Amino acid sequence: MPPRNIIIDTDPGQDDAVAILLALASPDEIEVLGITAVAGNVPLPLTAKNARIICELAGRPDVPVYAGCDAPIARKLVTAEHVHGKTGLDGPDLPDPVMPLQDTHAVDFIIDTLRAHAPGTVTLCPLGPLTNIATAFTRAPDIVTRVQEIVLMGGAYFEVGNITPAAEFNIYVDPEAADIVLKSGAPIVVMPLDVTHKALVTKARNDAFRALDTPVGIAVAQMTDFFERFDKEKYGSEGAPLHDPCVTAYILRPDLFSGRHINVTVETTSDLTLGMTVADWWRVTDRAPNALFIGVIDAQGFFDLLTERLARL
Ligand SMILES: [Ca+2]
Repeated sequence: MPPRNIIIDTDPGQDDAVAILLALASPDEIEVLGITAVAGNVPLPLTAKNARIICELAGRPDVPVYAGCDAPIARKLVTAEHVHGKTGLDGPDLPDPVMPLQDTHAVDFIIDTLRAHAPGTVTLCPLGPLTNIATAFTRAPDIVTRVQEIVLMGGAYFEVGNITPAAEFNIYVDPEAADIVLKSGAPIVVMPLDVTHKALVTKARNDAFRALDTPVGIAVAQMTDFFERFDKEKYGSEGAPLHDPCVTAYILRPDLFSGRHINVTVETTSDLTLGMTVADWWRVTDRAPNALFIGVIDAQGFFDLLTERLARL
């Protein structure tokens, strides 16, 4: 089987960084056509820079990185420095990137790439607010049916919210974009907090990263140490959830996950529940299923895969 073509749309973010590293560590299965940065955890100039820092850490300065939308479609940007630190990648001390940012806008890259490849051969992997993807779909509706699959991190049902009591961060930042994507008709897999909160970096798992004793292994351990402080205070959990790498792991090993094919709709008007993903988990409506909503992960299998792959970089 040839490797699967993907575009990673991202707002790095320590967990985005690990998701990117996992993809770049798996060239037999995954061809990263490009990385598109979006405003989210931190503003766009930082996410576009951080994406390049991670490519260079992986020894892959050849991967093209594009800057995309610097603000949500209809709202002011909300960021998450309280989780990720001022740079978005706080923890390790990584050098500024030397590789250039591409001149093309991320939205144009997404449109051009989907049009240039045969239908059903490019998968989108959004790890941040869905602004770039929704803008591309709105500007070029013809590309929607060309998408092989969208595997995204965002939303929650049983875990409800992490930025408001009702909403997960990626969806909350740009609910209009999420609405466009979820209603697009493209095949969608959603990695909500319900599953990512089961992908916890315990001390033993973080020690395994550090024990790789490579620049990548040490940087991942330091990134995880950094945002773990926040999560432990907030959730009292045994370690930080590694949200975004669930997306890459699903591309590599879908058998590690399971969920339900259900309807997922986003609240875009209520002040109280803005950005809430209303997931019809119990199938109590007649709304047509539009996404595979994941709820279960083989967490140890996931961390074994991650550690084994990071060791290759
Ligand atoms: Ca992210």
